[in-house]
Amino acid sequence: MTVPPGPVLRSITGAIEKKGALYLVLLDPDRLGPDENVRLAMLAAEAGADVLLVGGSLSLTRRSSETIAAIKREVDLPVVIFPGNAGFVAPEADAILFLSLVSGRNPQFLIGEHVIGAPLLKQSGLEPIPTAYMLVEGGRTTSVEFMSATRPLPRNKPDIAMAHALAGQYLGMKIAFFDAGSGADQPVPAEIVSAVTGYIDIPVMVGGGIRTAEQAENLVAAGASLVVTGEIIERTGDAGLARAIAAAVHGS
Ligand code: 1GP
Repeated sequence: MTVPPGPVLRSITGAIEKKGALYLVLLDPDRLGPDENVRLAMLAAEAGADVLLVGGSLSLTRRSSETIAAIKREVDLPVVIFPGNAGFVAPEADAILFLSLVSGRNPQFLIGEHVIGAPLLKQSGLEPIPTAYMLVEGGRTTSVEFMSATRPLPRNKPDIAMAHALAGQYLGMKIAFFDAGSGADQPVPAEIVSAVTGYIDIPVMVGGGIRTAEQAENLVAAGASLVVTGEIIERTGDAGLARAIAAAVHGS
């Protein structure tokens, strides 16, 4: 028996085929309250974002369900959870990135949280999207590096990144997510993205430290299918910048 991809992954894959690349805006309920996140979600939708990610590496707040429900009332975009741990299962979302932190060697984030979260996830009816999550050096210690107690992949060793992403693909993961971590000084290098996209067959997602349309454009040119920004739009509330990043990602 095979497990077919769920509707959210199918629609993401279809949209990548149509548009070339998608723009994802990350909203973190640890950093903003529900009303502020709804405002940001509306700004992102108006700017041309394709998907909203909700979550973050701490995932401390208990207000994520409330936040997601409020976003879903106002915005007609898929909402996908980006969980920091097994506690972040909110049935109001459309899907959840079922992340294994394959760049690390900490069993808690390779399989431990998953065993705790899987039965909750089944009950919730949320669609899990199996995702190989790889942290990449971004010039500073990020929350995810600290919280996961793992070392990021070196920036200047594309061959190490390629081997990790291919292992993720062979383990059955549907997306390879390279993340420099929120607020990273530098985004994931385009050299890593181009080396990996030429080597694996699943879509490459990239995030962490992307602050300009030019950076987004370079990553898409290198082969990224999914581009994530969080902190820059959250901090500036700059609708023009969000529109410019969306246009750069979509090549329009
Ligand atoms: C973090 O990739 C996301 O996991 C977003 O990063 O907040 O730096 O945009 P930024």
